[in-house]
Amino acid sequence: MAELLKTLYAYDRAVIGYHPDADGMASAAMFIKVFSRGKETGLFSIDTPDRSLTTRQVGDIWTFSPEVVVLVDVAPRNLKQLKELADGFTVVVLDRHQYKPEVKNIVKYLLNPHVLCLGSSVEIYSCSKLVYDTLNKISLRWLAVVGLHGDSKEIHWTHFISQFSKQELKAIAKMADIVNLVGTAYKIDGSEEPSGIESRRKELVLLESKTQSAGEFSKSFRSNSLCHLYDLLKNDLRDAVSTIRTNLNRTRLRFIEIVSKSKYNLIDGVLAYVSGQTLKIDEGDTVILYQRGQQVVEYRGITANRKIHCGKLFHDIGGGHRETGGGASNKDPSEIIELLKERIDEQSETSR
Ligand SMILES: [Mn+2]
Repeated sequence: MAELLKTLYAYDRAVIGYHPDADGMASAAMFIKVFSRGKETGLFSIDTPDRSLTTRQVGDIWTFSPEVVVLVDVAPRNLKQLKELADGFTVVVLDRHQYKPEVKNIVKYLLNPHVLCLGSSVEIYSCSKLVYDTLNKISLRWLAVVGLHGDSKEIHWTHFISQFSKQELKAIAKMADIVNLVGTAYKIDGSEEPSGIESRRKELVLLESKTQSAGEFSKSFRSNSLCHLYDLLKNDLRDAVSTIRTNLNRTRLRFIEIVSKSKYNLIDGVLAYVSGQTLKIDEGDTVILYQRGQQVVEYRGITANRKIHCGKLFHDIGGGHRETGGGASNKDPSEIIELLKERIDEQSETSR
């Protein structure tokens, strides 16, 4: 750990690759606050299904030629690409997700609750909490809580968040919502340039890194041009949530299509609502959300049924954990829905 911190303080040029949700962006912002004063830092968002960088991003990284590449809130699954990066630069991975065992041998530093053997607490971590514990700076605590909120993990950390007032926690929850929605957004019809999406995310991370509290962040955000996008997304989300509410009163298993009038991907934003406190699903229930895109249909599942393992439902089109999972497919949704129904039936019968 001491050696890692020494490496980080010593670099002049670094790249941070981050998952562009509240947790990943808060984690990236913490790094910038601590290590990037007067240094050059490249920011690259990573949201491909296998958490690899795009060819274009890899090219940009080689051009930028950093000493260190830090990956936060991403469990890289493209080992070939990771190896190429590790051959050129010092690669540091800080993440809470289950990782491929090979990763440990490829990268110089891997910090992960699964590696640190934190036992049963691996599930309650956000990446931001891990970064906070690593950097050990009290002034970053609020950003750690933003990440915990974004991943709906704050409920496990009552003592950790107890120093914040009710009002501060409200502001933190609001900030997590903003960053989650705007950070992960892209047009599902593919009408946006990747560079446009990247610069929007970069702006968010930098805004986080420049502010000292969630209240200050929200205030600056209100006068930012990105605020308009948040309002659009929030409206679409409200519609989607009310659709889900109506559906929740019907059967135990639902397939719900998410529609965005403004044509942005909403499914992860909606999932955060369903897995958080806003729209708790009942014991025994399983909900499968899907949203049509230009080329693929995205699926997300969430369950409160002990017999169902969501990740396994999506094994050939994605993956995940027991309670939530997801994937994407270019097949017709009716075909995938049939397949998922069969798998849910199988799991309900065979397990326990
Ligand atoms: Mn994330």
